[in-house]
Amino acid sequence: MKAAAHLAVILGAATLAACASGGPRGDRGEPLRALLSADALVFVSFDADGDLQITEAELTAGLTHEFTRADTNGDGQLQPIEFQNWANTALGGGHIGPFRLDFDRNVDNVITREEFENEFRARFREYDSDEDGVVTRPELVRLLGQARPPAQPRTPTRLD
Ligand SMILES: [Ca+2]
Ligand SMILES: [Ca+2]
Ligand SMILES: [Ca+2]
Repeated sequence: MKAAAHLAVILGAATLAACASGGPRGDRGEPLRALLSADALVFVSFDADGDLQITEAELTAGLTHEFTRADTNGDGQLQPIEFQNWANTALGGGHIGPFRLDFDRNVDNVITREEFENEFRARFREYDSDEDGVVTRPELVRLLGQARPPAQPRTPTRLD
């Protein structure tokens, strides 16, 4: 069975389980957990002191490091090819979000440093469910089918 078809079967089963029990369940009846966005991988990598929490300072330092990594020609913005190359490595392939247009809010084909930071900071705030400014590992894990609405409105510059 092809991987895509297999995934469709799994998702179909998960949907049925969600209807029956209020949330998708695995073989042993435990709630299914999944990485719903690759932004969590990036945030985890920001944990410089290894205490399993990402602080505001670690977020700031991590964003600088990550933008510099992505901006290979050093012109201060991410061209589409730079974003794609970065997504292939930092986001584990770019098959799940965040996607280029999540960052490029004015759709001018480049991602400025400000757009890069705005999107990641908004996502950081969404993960920070207790709003203490620190994102812990449990805050990065979400149950399938139980995506939480943002704790606060997204940045007003959002164009969608
Ligand atoms: Ca930390
Ligand atoms: Ca660039
Ligand atoms: Ca928190």
